[in-house]
Amino acid sequence: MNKRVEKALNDQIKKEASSSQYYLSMASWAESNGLNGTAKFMYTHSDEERFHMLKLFKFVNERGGRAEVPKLEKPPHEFKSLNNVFESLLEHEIGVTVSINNVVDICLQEKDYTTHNFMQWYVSEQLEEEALARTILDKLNLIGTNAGGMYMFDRDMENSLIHVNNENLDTQ
Ligand code: OFO
Repeated sequence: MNKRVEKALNDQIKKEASSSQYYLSMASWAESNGLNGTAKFMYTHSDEERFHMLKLFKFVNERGGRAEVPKLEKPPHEFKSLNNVFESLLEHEIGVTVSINNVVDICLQEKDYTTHNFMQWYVSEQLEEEALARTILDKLNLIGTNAGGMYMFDRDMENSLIHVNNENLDTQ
């Protein structure tokens, strides 16, 4: 595997692993603040990010590279509010999108069209994740500080819109 592409993919493995830790921290905050629906959403989202990490991990090894288990920073532990949680999530996902686009760009520069093709799954996934975070933030902004609305919001998150796709680790 092209060394520059291998390095970019290993950097992305670290980002996906960090995302998983970050959402786990958000789950913990929500659960300890009585927001069980939001906590469930975040646990699921954390699993989804681990799946993103594993999919890259397997791809690197299958293509003759060497996937590395990254050292991770401790994610933020405190959040000011539910809005703050989802604003942080959206901001984080926008950063991940930039990073995915950077991997795609390196693939083109190195003429690695197989990895470029593989990365298109991540490009679509980022579109979905950003759209979902924006929809949730719009809902929260409509609710404002209304306690009843907040209760309903958390209950809706229980049957959340996110779907974990971790049944298939195929890298093809
Ligand atoms: Fe892996 O999509 Fe979010 O970070």
